[in-house]
Amino acid sequence: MERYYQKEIECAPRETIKAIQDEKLVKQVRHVWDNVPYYRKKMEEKGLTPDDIKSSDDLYKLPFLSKADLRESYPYGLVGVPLKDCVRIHSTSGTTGKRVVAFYTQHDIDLWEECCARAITAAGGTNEDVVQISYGYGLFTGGPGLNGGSHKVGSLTIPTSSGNTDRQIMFIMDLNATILCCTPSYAAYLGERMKEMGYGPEDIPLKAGIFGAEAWSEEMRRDIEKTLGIKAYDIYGLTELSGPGVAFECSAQNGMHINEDHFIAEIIDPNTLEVLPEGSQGELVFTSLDKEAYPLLRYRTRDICTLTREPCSCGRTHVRMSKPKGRSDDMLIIRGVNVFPSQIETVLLNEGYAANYQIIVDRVNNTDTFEVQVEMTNEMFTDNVGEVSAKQKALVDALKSMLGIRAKVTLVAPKTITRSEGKAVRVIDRRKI
Ligand code: DLL
Repeated sequence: MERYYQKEIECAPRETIKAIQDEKLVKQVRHVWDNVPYYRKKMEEKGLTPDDIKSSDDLYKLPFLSKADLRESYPYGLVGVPLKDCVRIHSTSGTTGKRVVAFYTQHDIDLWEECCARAITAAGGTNEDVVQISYGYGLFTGGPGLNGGSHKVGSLTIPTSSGNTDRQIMFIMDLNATILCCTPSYAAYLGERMKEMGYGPEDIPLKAGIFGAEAWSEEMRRDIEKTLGIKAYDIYGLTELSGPGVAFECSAQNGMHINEDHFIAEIIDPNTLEVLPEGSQGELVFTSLDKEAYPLLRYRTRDICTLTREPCSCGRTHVRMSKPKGRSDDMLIIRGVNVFPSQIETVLLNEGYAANYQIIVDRVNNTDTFEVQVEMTNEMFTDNVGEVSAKQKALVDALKSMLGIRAKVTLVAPKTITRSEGKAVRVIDRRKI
């Protein structure tokens, strides 16, 4: 039986959702105009005033915001309320340039936690469940967001944060955790470690996992589901809009429902900035409808995906986004060909490898070099040179047919690639361009 946290809104007729968005957008544009001079200036440059935005049909008129705007206005330039009304900040994990710092009022936190509660409920969570949260806590939004959602559902919450893997497993077993929240790469690692400790899926009390914060393939989902004996749900979000729970998967596991009473989603062509029709692949753009402290309008996420409003078997009516293929800035251009790490992952898992790999790109004599290092699993491990080179050749061929270019494949021994407790680092790009 499908469970909902706020059925009335999650399953509302489309006209109701549109009416909510229309009303909230008009108010939000006024709020931003009155309180965020940085964005007001952008509107003025386009000759716009709040009177030009009468409903969500006028959204396309508004200027975009990009990460560059967020950096330029660091730290307070996009804050929409006096600082005395803010109760928290979170910040992105980016490694280059100024970090993005997002602000929250108590109202913003409440709505965000409700979104996370919807996600936990969609994964079958109730107040009978024990939810272990192994996302990082701190500036990262993963831990605090799902922690708040789990409280709202009334589940017993175990805030382990990430790391200390053996202790994580001890808590899962001793405290009967039924739902695990962490990045998919950490879930895979927990599964691997449990296997080593002699536990099979039948020994583990978990029934569901809520995994997100990084791109992961369907093949990786099936692997994790098998190893842990659970149903694995995807969850999406970003710090700039709140954190996890902007969109979440339901029992259909066929796209993530975007919480449309809080966010309007658009897909644009990242080059022409033109809004694309439903079903087209492009860059996801969000407008937050009721954030007070950090009210971003038409924020370009750089995530590439598609949207669909086809009815969903779970009964929810909110638009669904496909798994992001990766970020447009994660996309590698190797010898002129676009390559997403997720495509490589799909090939590796289809060929029987686990998601322990690293992509190394460099430029030698003006030509891109492209290497994929992949761990052999324990089962396939061999030091017979002939066998290893046959396996390598099979992978080179499989990658070539997916990507259209040739990669050098290096098979490495089990356990040589560093495991990740948070977001996995899949790409090392040494090119200095
Ligand atoms: O990763 C928030 C989050 C925490 C989401 C826990 C889900 C679970 P940031 O660190 O700001 O926030 O990174 C946001 O991560 O723009 C996507 O590129 C990527 N991302 C997040 N969720 C997914 C997902 C959190 N389910 C950036 N699939 C986003 C693919 C994802 N990519």
